[in-house]
Amino acid sequence: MTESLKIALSKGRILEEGLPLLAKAGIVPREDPAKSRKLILDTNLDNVQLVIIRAADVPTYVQYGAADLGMAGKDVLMEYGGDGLYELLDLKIAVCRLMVAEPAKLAQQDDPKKWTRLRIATKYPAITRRHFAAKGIQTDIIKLYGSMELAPLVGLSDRIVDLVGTGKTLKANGLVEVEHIADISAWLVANKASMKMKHAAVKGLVDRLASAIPGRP
Ligand code: PRT
Ligand code: MG
Repeated sequence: MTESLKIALSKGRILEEGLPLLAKAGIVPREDPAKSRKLILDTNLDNVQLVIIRAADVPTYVQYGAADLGMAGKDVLMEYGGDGLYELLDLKIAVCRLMVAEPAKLAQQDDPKKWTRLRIATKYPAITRRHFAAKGIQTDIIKLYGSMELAPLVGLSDRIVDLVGTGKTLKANGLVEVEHIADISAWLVANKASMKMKHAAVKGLVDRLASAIPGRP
Protein backbone atom coordinates (compact mmCIF):
# COMPACT_ATOMS: atom_id res chain seq x y z
CA MET A 1 0.00 0.00 0.00
CA THR A 2 1.22 3.52 -0.81
CA GLU A 3 1.47 5.94 2.11
CA SER A 4 -0.90 8.91 1.92
CA LEU A 5 0.51 12.41 1.54
CA LYS A 6 -1.03 15.82 2.25
CA ILE A 7 0.63 18.79 0.58
CA ALA A 8 -0.11 22.26 2.01
CA LEU A 9 0.01 25.28 -0.26
CA SER A 10 -1.51 28.74 -0.48
CA LYS A 11 -3.80 30.40 -3.01
CA GLY A 12 -2.19 33.14 -5.07
CA ARG A 13 1.26 32.98 -6.61
CA ILE A 14 2.33 29.66 -5.08
CA LEU A 15 -0.80 27.88 -6.29
CA GLU A 16 -0.63 29.54 -9.72
CA GLU A 17 2.97 28.53 -10.30
CA GLY A 18 2.85 25.35 -8.21
CA LEU A 19 -0.04 23.68 -10.04
CA PRO A 20 1.79 23.45 -13.39
CA LEU A 21 4.77 22.00 -11.51
CA LEU A 22 2.57 19.43 -9.75
CA ALA A 23 0.91 18.60 -13.10
CA LYS A 24 4.32 17.94 -14.64
CA ALA A 25 5.02 15.67 -11.68
CA GLY A 26 1.80 13.79 -12.47
CA ILE A 27 -0.43 15.31 -9.75
CA VAL A 28 -3.65 17.05 -10.81
CA PRO A 29 -6.41 18.15 -8.40
CA ARG A 30 -9.88 16.77 -9.16
CA GLU A 31 -11.36 20.29 -8.83
CA ASP A 32 -9.91 23.67 -9.75
CA PRO A 33 -8.50 24.99 -6.44
CA ALA A 34 -8.83 28.59 -7.62
CA LYS A 35 -12.60 28.11 -7.93
CA SER A 36 -13.40 25.47 -5.33
CA ARG A 37 -14.22 26.49 -1.77
CA LYS A 38 -12.96 23.15 -0.49
CA LEU A 39 -9.87 23.37 1.69
CA ILE A 40 -8.85 19.75 1.15
CA LEU A 41 -8.71 18.66 -2.47
CA ASP A 42 -8.42 15.14 -3.81
CA THR A 43 -6.12 14.59 -6.77
CA ASN A 44 -5.84 12.05 -9.58
CA LEU A 45 -3.59 10.05 -7.23
CA ASP A 46 -5.53 8.24 -4.51
CA ASN A 47 -2.80 8.80 -1.94
CA VAL A 48 -2.19 12.54 -2.53
CA GLN A 49 -4.35 15.45 -1.28
CA LEU A 50 -3.78 19.21 -1.45
CA VAL A 51 -4.54 21.38 1.58
CA ILE A 52 -5.23 25.04 0.73
CA ILE A 53 -4.27 27.51 3.48
CA ARG A 54 -2.85 31.01 4.03
CA ALA A 55 0.78 31.35 2.94
CA ALA A 56 2.03 32.25 6.41
CA ASP A 57 0.31 29.18 7.93
CA VAL A 58 2.06 26.59 5.73
CA PRO A 59 5.09 26.06 8.04
CA THR A 60 2.79 25.61 11.06
CA TYR A 61 0.63 22.96 9.36
CA VAL A 62 3.69 21.06 8.22
CA GLN A 63 5.61 21.33 11.48
CA TYR A 64 2.67 19.93 13.48
CA GLY A 65 2.08 17.12 11.00
CA ALA A 66 -1.31 18.40 9.78
CA ALA A 67 0.33 18.21 6.35
CA ASP A 68 3.28 16.02 5.39
CA LEU A 69 4.68 18.49 2.90
CA GLY A 70 4.24 22.13 2.04
CA MET A 71 5.15 24.72 -0.55
CA ALA A 72 6.20 27.94 1.14
CA GLY A 73 8.10 31.09 0.23
CA LYS A 74 11.61 31.32 1.65
CA ASP A 75 10.49 34.62 3.21
CA VAL A 76 7.76 32.81 5.15
CA LEU A 77 10.20 30.05 6.19
CA MET A 78 12.87 32.54 7.33
CA GLU A 79 10.33 34.49 9.37
CA TYR A 80 8.85 31.32 10.89
CA GLY A 81 12.24 30.00 11.97
CA GLY A 82 12.07 26.86 14.08
CA ASP A 83 13.79 23.59 13.34
CA GLY A 84 10.85 21.24 12.81
CA LEU A 85 11.04 21.40 9.04
CA TYR A 86 13.26 19.99 6.33
CA GLU A 87 13.76 22.21 3.29
CA LEU A 88 13.85 19.55 0.58
CA LEU A 89 13.73 21.32 -2.75
CA ASP A 90 14.00 24.81 -4.22
CA LEU A 91 10.96 24.85 -6.51
CA LYS A 92 12.23 27.97 -8.31
CA ILE A 93 8.72 29.44 -8.42
CA ALA A 94 7.28 32.70 -6.97
CA VAL A 95 10.74 34.22 -7.34
CA CYS A 96 11.45 37.66 -5.88
CA ARG A 97 13.87 39.37 -3.50
CA LEU A 98 13.61 40.71 0.04
CA MET A 99 14.86 44.28 0.14
CA VAL A 100 15.19 47.39 2.26
CA ALA A 101 13.55 50.30 0.45
CA GLU A 102 13.12 53.99 1.16
CA PRO A 103 11.80 57.14 -0.54
CA ALA A 104 13.92 58.16 -3.54
CA LYS A 105 14.39 61.57 -1.94
CA LEU A 106 15.88 60.09 1.24
CA ALA A 107 18.09 57.78 -0.84
CA GLN A 108 19.77 60.76 -2.53
CA GLN A 109 21.51 61.73 0.72
CA ASP A 110 21.45 58.40 2.58
CA ASP A 111 24.49 56.22 3.21
CA PRO A 112 23.65 52.67 4.40
CA LYS A 113 27.20 52.36 5.76
CA LYS A 114 26.36 55.05 8.33
CA TRP A 115 23.12 53.50 9.59
CA THR A 116 22.99 53.11 13.37
CA ARG A 117 19.28 53.09 14.13
CA LEU A 118 16.37 52.57 11.73
CA ARG A 119 12.60 52.88 11.89
CA ILE A 120 11.26 50.16 9.63
CA ALA A 121 7.76 48.99 8.70
CA THR A 122 7.54 45.34 7.64
CA LYS A 123 5.62 42.10 7.57
CA TYR A 124 8.92 40.41 8.54
CA PRO A 125 9.96 41.61 12.04
CA ALA A 126 12.09 38.57 12.87
CA ILE A 127 14.09 38.63 9.62
CA THR A 128 14.52 42.40 9.85
CA ARG A 129 15.72 42.35 13.44
CA ARG A 130 18.15 39.49 12.72
CA HIS A 131 19.51 41.09 9.54
CA PHE A 132 20.32 44.40 11.18
CA ALA A 133 21.39 43.03 14.56
CA ALA A 134 24.10 41.06 12.74
CA LYS A 135 25.44 44.38 11.48
CA GLY A 136 25.13 46.15 14.84
CA ILE A 137 22.25 48.33 13.68
CA GLN A 138 19.34 48.96 16.04
CA THR A 139 15.80 48.75 14.69
CA ASP A 140 12.44 50.16 15.72
CA ILE A 141 10.11 47.80 13.91
CA ILE A 142 6.51 48.51 13.03
CA LYS A 143 4.74 45.27 12.18
CA LEU A 144 2.31 45.46 9.26
CA TYR A 145 0.29 42.76 7.46
CA GLY A 146 0.41 44.28 3.97
CA SER A 147 0.87 47.39 1.81
CA MET A 148 4.25 48.19 3.37
CA GLU A 149 4.89 50.63 0.52
CA LEU A 150 2.41 53.03 2.08
CA ALA A 151 4.22 53.38 5.41
CA PRO A 152 6.96 55.88 4.39
CA LEU A 153 4.46 57.92 2.38
CA VAL A 154 2.35 58.64 5.44
CA GLY A 155 5.20 58.99 7.95
CA LEU A 156 4.68 55.66 9.69
CA SER A 157 8.30 54.69 9.07
CA ASP A 158 11.37 55.95 7.20
CA ARG A 159 12.07 52.65 5.50
CA ILE A 160 10.44 49.31 4.71
CA VAL A 161 11.56 45.72 4.37
CA ASP A 162 9.45 44.11 1.65
CA LEU A 163 9.42 41.68 -1.26
CA VAL A 164 10.19 43.10 -4.68
CA GLY A 165 9.29 41.33 -7.91
CA THR A 166 9.28 43.57 -10.95
CA GLY A 167 9.91 46.70 -8.84
CA LYS A 168 6.81 48.38 -10.27
CA THR A 169 5.07 48.77 -6.92
CA LEU A 170 8.08 50.50 -5.35
CA LYS A 171 8.45 52.78 -8.33
CA ALA A 172 4.78 53.72 -8.38
CA ASN A 173 5.14 54.85 -4.78
CA GLY A 174 8.38 56.80 -5.17
CA LEU A 175 10.51 54.21 -3.34
CA VAL A 176 13.90 52.73 -4.28
CA GLU A 177 15.79 49.60 -3.18
CA VAL A 178 18.74 50.40 -0.93
CA GLU A 179 19.80 47.03 0.50
CA HIS A 180 19.40 43.38 -0.48
CA ILE A 181 18.49 40.96 2.32
CA ALA A 182 17.76 37.67 0.51
CA ASP A 183 16.81 36.07 -2.79
CA ILE A 184 13.42 34.40 -2.41
CA SER A 185 11.65 31.48 -4.06
CA ALA A 186 9.20 28.83 -2.90
CA TRP A 187 10.60 25.65 -1.33
CA LEU A 188 9.15 22.20 -0.76
CA VAL A 189 9.29 21.47 2.97
CA ALA A 190 8.48 18.37 4.98
CA ASN A 191 8.11 17.55 8.64
CA LYS A 192 10.59 15.23 10.22
CA ALA A 193 8.06 12.54 11.18
CA SER A 194 6.71 12.22 7.62
CA MET A 195 10.28 12.02 6.32
CA LYS A 196 10.86 9.00 8.53
CA MET A 197 7.48 7.26 8.49
CA LYS A 198 6.60 7.89 4.84
CA HIS A 199 10.06 7.93 3.38
CA ALA A 200 9.30 6.10 0.12
CA ALA A 201 6.26 8.21 -0.74
CA VAL A 202 8.04 11.48 0.10
CA LYS A 203 11.13 10.53 -1.86
CA GLY A 204 9.02 9.50 -4.86
CA LEU A 205 7.27 12.87 -4.85
CA VAL A 206 10.47 14.86 -4.37
CA ASP A 207 12.11 13.05 -7.30
CA ARG A 208 9.15 13.70 -9.57
CA LEU A 209 8.90 17.36 -8.56
CA ALA A 210 12.65 17.82 -8.95
CA SER A 211 12.56 16.64 -12.54
CA ALA A 212 9.56 18.94 -13.22
CA ILE A 213 11.56 22.07 -12.27
CA PRO A 214 12.76 23.88 -15.39
CA GLY A 215 16.51 23.74 -15.85
CA ARG A 216 16.96 20.51 -13.92
CA PRO A 217 17.77 17.12 -15.46
O1 PRT B 1 -2.08 37.46 0.12
P1 PRT B 1 -2.06 36.79 1.48
O2 PRT B 1 -2.07 37.76 2.60
O3 PRT B 1 -3.03 35.65 1.63
O4 PRT B 1 -0.66 36.05 1.64
P2 PRT B 1 0.64 36.40 0.86
O5 PRT B 1 0.69 37.83 0.46
O6 PRT B 1 1.77 35.89 1.68
O7 PRT B 1 0.45 35.49 -0.45
P3 PRT B 1 0.98 35.78 -1.91
O8 PRT B 1 0.35 34.76 -2.77
O9 PRT B 1 0.80 37.23 -2.26
O10 PRT B 1 2.54 35.51 -1.77
C1 PRT B 1 3.01 34.21 -1.55
C2 PRT B 1 4.51 34.19 -1.75
O11 PRT B 1 4.85 34.59 -3.08
C3 PRT B 1 5.32 35.11 -0.87
O12 PRT B 1 5.49 34.60 0.42
C4 PRT B 1 6.64 35.18 -1.66
O13 PRT B 1 7.47 34.10 -1.30
C5 PRT B 1 6.19 35.02 -3.12
N1 PRT B 1 6.29 36.25 -3.94
C6 PRT B 1 6.95 36.35 -5.12
C7 PRT B 1 5.75 37.45 -3.70
C8 PRT B 1 6.14 38.31 -4.75
N2 PRT B 1 6.87 37.57 -5.63
C9 PRT B 1 5.72 39.69 -4.76
N3 PRT B 1 6.05 40.46 -5.69
N4 PRT B 1 4.98 37.92 -2.69
C10 PRT B 1 4.58 39.21 -2.71
N5 PRT B 1 4.94 40.11 -3.68
C11 PRT B 1 4.38 41.49 -3.56
C12 PRT B 1 5.43 42.56 -3.23
O14 PRT B 1 5.59 42.63 -1.83
C13 PRT B 1 4.81 43.85 -3.80
O15 PRT B 1 4.06 44.49 -2.81
O16 PRT B 1 3.79 41.90 -4.74
C14 PRT B 1 3.84 43.30 -4.86
C15 PRT B 1 4.19 43.62 -6.30
O17 PRT B 1 5.57 43.39 -6.58
P4 PRT B 1 6.31 44.10 -7.84
O18 PRT B 1 7.72 44.40 -7.43
O19 PRT B 1 6.25 43.12 -8.97
O20 PRT B 1 5.54 45.37 -8.17
MG1 MG C 1 -0.35 38.83 -1.04
